[in-house]
Amino acid sequence: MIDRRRLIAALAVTPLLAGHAFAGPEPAVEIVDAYARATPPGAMSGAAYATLRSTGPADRLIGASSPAAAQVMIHENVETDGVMQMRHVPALDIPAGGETVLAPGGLHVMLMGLTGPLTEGESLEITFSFETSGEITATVPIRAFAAE
Ligand SMILES: [Cu+2]
Repeated sequence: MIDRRRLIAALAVTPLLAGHAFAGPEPAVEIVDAYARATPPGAMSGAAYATLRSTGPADRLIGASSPAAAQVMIHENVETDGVMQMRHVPALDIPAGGETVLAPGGLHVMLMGLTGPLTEGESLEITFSFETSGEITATVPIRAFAAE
């Protein structure tokens, strides 16, 4: 019988074999349930969400990029004096054997300077950079704005 956790870990490692050298523990981060929200025509920015899960040691998200946007940042919604604002989060910890969830109302991937509208039913690629696991690219489906 195949050990599912081992299989997932192996799949997560595969992109690193393409020219990425690293030292230290085996990377074991996977990106699950990723999706972006469709944007109205002319929108300059959009948001994406995902669960970052470690099947091994702790890791840290230190950056992201996408061909669909000029700049990609991790943001957090914070309420200050009753006003909801977005704060840039330079690094995001993923606990050993645990997960960090980016979801509406909290942490999100901010796509700034969109090269075009995010259209429901299409997808975009987002590359996440981790301190230990290196770069992992996820294909992110685009859902209707109301989709949670
Ligand atoms: Cu934001």
